[in-house]
Amino acid sequence: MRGTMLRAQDLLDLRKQLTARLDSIDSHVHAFHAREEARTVTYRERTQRMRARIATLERESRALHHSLKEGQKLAMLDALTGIPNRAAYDERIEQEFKRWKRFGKPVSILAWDVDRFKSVNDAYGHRAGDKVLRIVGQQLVRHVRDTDFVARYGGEEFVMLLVGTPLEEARVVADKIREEIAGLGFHFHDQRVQVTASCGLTGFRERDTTDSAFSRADKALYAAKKAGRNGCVVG
Ligand code: GH3
Ligand code: MG
Ligand code: MG
Repeated sequence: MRGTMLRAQDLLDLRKQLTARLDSIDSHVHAFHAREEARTVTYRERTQRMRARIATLERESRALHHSLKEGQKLAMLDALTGIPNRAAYDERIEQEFKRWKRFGKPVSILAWDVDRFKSVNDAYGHRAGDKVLRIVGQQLVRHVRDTDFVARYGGEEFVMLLVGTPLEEARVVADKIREEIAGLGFHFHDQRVQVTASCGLTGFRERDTTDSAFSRADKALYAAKKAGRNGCVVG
């Protein structure tokens, strides 16, 4: 502009030239603004897309977390009976053992086994056997408190933890459950079939491990079988 001013012949010329320069500056500024505006719009759109993507990712992550939790829960449940499985028992017995060591409140461990179950399968079929397992499982669950625990240990064996219940009391509970199972009254092929179960029970003792306590309950169960089944034996 300084050069323009110095080169100008007269005022009119100067005005013309300055106007041309100002117009040029004006159009540059306009172009600059337009570019900036376009860039801002692009950034805004990009930010919006990123926000939407983050929201989608967050939703997906929550859904994954939920299905992972569901999967973990399912992995701890027995598919046939819908009650906790052996893996759940293994976890729970460890927790209860630690609590028992710390607080010393009694925990009774009950090992249940359906009597002569093989003959139910043989006589009425595997589906009838499955039905027995489901109903026995439900029956066991019905009898325990929220703080207690029942699992299908495997096959026709179930395990129950009565937390805070001394062995003598657990024995009474076990007998009541045993009698109810014997009185359930199954009907297969229009025939009434009596299903019974035996129980071996024990409590944690000094120098026990979770395994030693369980195998004592299992031995007591074996003794109940030997004694004629449909009975409970304390080990
Ligand atoms: P005991 O009184 O000595 O316990 O005799 P039992 O016949 O109950 O014991 P045994 O161990 O001889 O038989 C258990 C049977 O349980 C054999 C097996 O086929 C059956 N069983 C295991 N799991 C299942 C299952 O999920 N469904 C059905 N229907 N049967 C099962
Ligand atoms: Mg068995
Ligand atoms: Mg059995």
